[in-house]
Amino acid sequence: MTVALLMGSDSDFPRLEECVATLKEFGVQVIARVLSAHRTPDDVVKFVEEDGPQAGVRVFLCAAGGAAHLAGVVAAHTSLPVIGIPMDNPPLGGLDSLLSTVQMPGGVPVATVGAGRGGPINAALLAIRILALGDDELSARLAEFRTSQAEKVHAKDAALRDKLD
Ligand code: RP5
Repeated sequence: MTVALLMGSDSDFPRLEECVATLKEFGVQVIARVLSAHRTPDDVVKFVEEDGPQAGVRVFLCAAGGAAHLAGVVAAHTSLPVIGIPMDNPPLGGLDSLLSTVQMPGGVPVATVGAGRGGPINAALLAIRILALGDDELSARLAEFRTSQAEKVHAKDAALRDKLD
């Protein structure tokens, strides 16, 4: 199972490390590339149409900031699922990236996660959920993840109540 994580610039990568870590935690192989819809448009198309499918990519994650067209361009060149990750760059804080990623024309779907810290993690988890549709082991790991996440919240809830009692 392979997921491609494309980013418009290496300046995006520090905010994508949790995305990579989450995918790896679930045993999903990640191909990470810096590919820009504006600066290297031909390379984007080559990866999406040739190199990615040859490497077994099943889902594209596309992170970009500002005039964030990467996910849309990728979706225009593939029938595989595309998940857009809007980067929360200055000066507009990610609203620009969010709107330019999510507001796709009908017929070219991009599943867009939120701008900010939760986005990259949710992009990884959404890709894992898609892959888990055809993979019982991954599906079981997702169920364990959800249980463990709930247990952590229960522990925090108990700690807060102890503190305030
Ligand atoms: C976007 O432009 C990239 O995804 C990045 O978020 C933003 C700025 O890129 P750099 O100028 O830091 O390379 O395409």
